[in-house]
Amino acid sequence: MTSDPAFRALNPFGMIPVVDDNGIIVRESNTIVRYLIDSRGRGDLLPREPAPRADIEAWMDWQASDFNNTWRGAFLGLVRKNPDHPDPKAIEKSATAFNAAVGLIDAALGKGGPFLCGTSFTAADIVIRLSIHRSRSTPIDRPDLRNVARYYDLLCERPGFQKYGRDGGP
Ligand SMILES: N[C@@H](CCC(=O)N[C@@H](CS)C(=O)NCC(=O)O)C(=O)O
Repeated sequence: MTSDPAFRALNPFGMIPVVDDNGIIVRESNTIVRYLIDSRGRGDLLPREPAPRADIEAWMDWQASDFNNTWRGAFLGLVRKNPDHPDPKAIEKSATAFNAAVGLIDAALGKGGPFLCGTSFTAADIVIRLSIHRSRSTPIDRPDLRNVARYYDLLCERPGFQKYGRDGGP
């Protein structure tokens, strides 16, 4: 439980995920992604060159802020059945904003691909794919977005997503 004192000692912010990498404690999802990339020497996923890095990080920051804010009401209300999100109108508003955000991803993929930042798989795909999975596991009406569907299928072929990419679900 995130309220347990032992967990709070690990992360006083009371949120998962938290990584304990041989005593190095790292919190915040996208900071963890950056930490694992740097500590495991996977610069291919987040290069040092300013321009490609900015492109990738813009997707990561957008996912952690604006994009995540869109799904909260629908996901917490409909999937987690969180009593703090009972209002059907607020859930519908969240679903509309969620779909619009996924639509922005579809438009970006339509200009290139097959990955979000071009021909290589990057950290942007790690975090955005999780949000797309979340949109698909939320029982809301969704527009038929062909670029996103193709992208999602492509990413689902990766062993890492097959093993860890289901947002805690089956
Ligand atoms: N900004 C944090 C948010 C993490 C977050 O919202 N975690 C939720 C679960 S998805 C949580 O720990 N909620 C408290 C709980 O489950 O007890 C991050 O990106 O890591």
